[in-house]
Parts: sequence; structure tokens; C-alpha cells
Amino acid sequence: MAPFARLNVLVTLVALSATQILAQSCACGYKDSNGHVWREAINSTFTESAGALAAVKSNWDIATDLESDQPETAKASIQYVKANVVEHNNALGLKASAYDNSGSVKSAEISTKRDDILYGSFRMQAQVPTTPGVVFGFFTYISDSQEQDIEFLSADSDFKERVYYTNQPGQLANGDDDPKSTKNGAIPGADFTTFGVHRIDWLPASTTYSYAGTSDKSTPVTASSTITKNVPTTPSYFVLNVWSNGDPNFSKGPPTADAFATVNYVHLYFNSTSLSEASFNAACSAAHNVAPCNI
Ligand SMILES: *[C@@H]1O[C@H](CO)[C@@H](O)[C@H](O)[C@H]1NC(C)=O
Ligand SMILES: *[C@@H]1O[C@H](CO)[C@@H](O)[C@H](O)[C@H]1NC(C)=O
Ligand SMILES: CC(=O)N[C@H]1CO[C@H](CO)[C@@H](O)[C@@H]1O
Repeated sequence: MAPFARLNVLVTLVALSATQILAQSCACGYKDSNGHVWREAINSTFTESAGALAAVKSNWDIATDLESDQPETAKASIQYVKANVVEHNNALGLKASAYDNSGSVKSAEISTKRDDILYGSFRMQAQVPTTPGVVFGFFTYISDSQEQDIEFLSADSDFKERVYYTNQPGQLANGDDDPKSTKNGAIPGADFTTFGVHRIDWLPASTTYSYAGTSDKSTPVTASSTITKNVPTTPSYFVLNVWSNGDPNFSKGPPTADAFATVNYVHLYFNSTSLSEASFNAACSAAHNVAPCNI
């Protein structure tokens, strides 16, 4: 076996055993701060010594598609490339590259290998991009009308505290934002360029978007906002991306320098259509009904 292959096997074994330990110790699931219990978890910590890309490899696919179907006002297509998902500041970097006038902006996207996630509590600790002209997204997705997303637009003058929460579709037939399915606004005092936790809690009748971070002076700042319209009901992927299409109506840009989101971790706690309540209960009872792990 070549030394690199041996290393890969070793990394895989370490990753597998970490997953098994996680599964065993939380056989009765994960209980969140609202008292909801979730059966499964994907715990991607990008700051560990194995490196961010090892954690990506375990649970995520890196997008490589060209998205050429863009609004009329866009200046470029989006080309997702593997090379833009990188180790960055000892964490995961998602990069939209400085535009090279090639007709598409090289961008970054990771999505879970699983598309069976149905309800859950999803958190990431991250810093938003500071180079103007890109979108940073954290969202569930299965189709354009079964999607709930958190987006940050680095071109906003107040991008350090402005966030876009949407249960898609976020627009009315006349093109205006639908105030019932989208809540866009500033979280006064927040500084998203410091590491804060952004969270989506997806329940059958509501999506709650929240933030727990700090101001630029390290004062705690928290906020939360609930949307009950267009709550998705279909099993989905979980996705993170950083992209630009140069559309003056939204992403603006394209960026003239590389733009990075820096992600320390993504913790997804959820139910899925692959592990039934009955199988979960059987596994929990086989583990002597230990208490759920608090998350
Ligand atoms: C997720 O991973 C982090 C760091 O690796 C660990 O501290 C934490 O306990 C894990 N959470 C769960 C619920 O397993
Ligand atoms: C998730 O699974 C737990 C354990 O089976 C169950 O109690 C809970 O109702 C489920 N949550 C949702 C939103 O379906
Ligand atoms: C919906 C919207 O914001 N449309 C705008 C898109 O950009 C063009 C050109 O900048 C404007 O004319 C539209 O009003």
C-alpha cells in the first residue's frame, strides 16, 4: 500500500470510530435548549488537527457545477470549484475568487451527502466574508420552494450586522419581498466578522433563525426571529456556500479580491426519513435508555 493510501485508511478509520463513539454515547438522541429531541447528528468540527478538509470529506460533498441560469441583471455565472473549499486560518475557508472576467465567478459550496434531513437544529460558528460583492449562505435545500436560508451580503454597508432570513420563495408575485416569508434586518451591535453562532431551528410549523455572538467590543449580542410561512416539509440537504454572480440587485460585485467565509464548526442535530422513530427507540432502549445528550 502506498504511504498516502495508508494515511487515507487511517484517517477514515479515525473518522469512523469518532462517528461510532458519538452514536453510542448519544443513543437516546440530542436534546436542544427548547426541549426538542433529535435522533441524529452530524458534528463537523473544522479546527481539529486532522484538518478542515478531513471533516468535510466525512459528511459533505463539494460542488463542482456551473450555474449559468442567472437573473438578467447578473454579470456572470457561478462556477463552483473544489479548489475554493480550503483550509483557512486553521478552520474551513469557503472562497469566492476575485473575478477574472472569464464569464463566471469561481465559488465554493459544500452540501451534506445526505438529503434525508427532516426537521432539526442546525448551528454554525463562523465569520462572514469582508470583501464586498459576495453572498454567504447557510441553509436547507431540496428545491427552490423547499428551502430555508440565512444569507449575508458582503456588499451591504452594514454587512457586519445585517442578515437575510428567508423561507423560500421570499418574493411575492409582483417581485416585492414577502414580509411573511422573509425577515431581513440588522441585529444592532452584532459584529458577524467575529466568530458567532448562527442557527436554524426547523420544526413542522415554524423556522426560527437565531444568532448568539458578540459586538466588536466583545459584548454578548443575541437575537432570534421566527417565520411560519413557507416552512419546508420535504427531506433536504444542508448546504453552505459563498458565491457571486455580480447581480446589482443582490450579490453585487463580482468581487475584485478573494472573499472568504471562515467556519469553525457546523453541528447539525436532526431527524431523518432513514432512521424511524421505532428504530431509534429500539437503539435507545438497547442502550438502557441513557439520557439524551444536551446540545
Ligand atoms: C461535537 O464536537 C466537538 C468538538 O469536536 C465536541 O466538543 C462536542 O462535544 C461534540 N458534540 C456532540 C453533541 O457530540
Ligand atoms: C424527532 O424525533 C424524536 C425522537 O423520535 C421525536 O420525539 C420528535 O417528535 C421528532 N421531531 C419532529 C419534529 O418530528
Ligand atoms: C427587483 C429589483 O431590485 N430590480 C432592480 C434590478 O436592477 C435594475 C438595474 O440596476 C433595476 O432597474 C431594478 O429595479
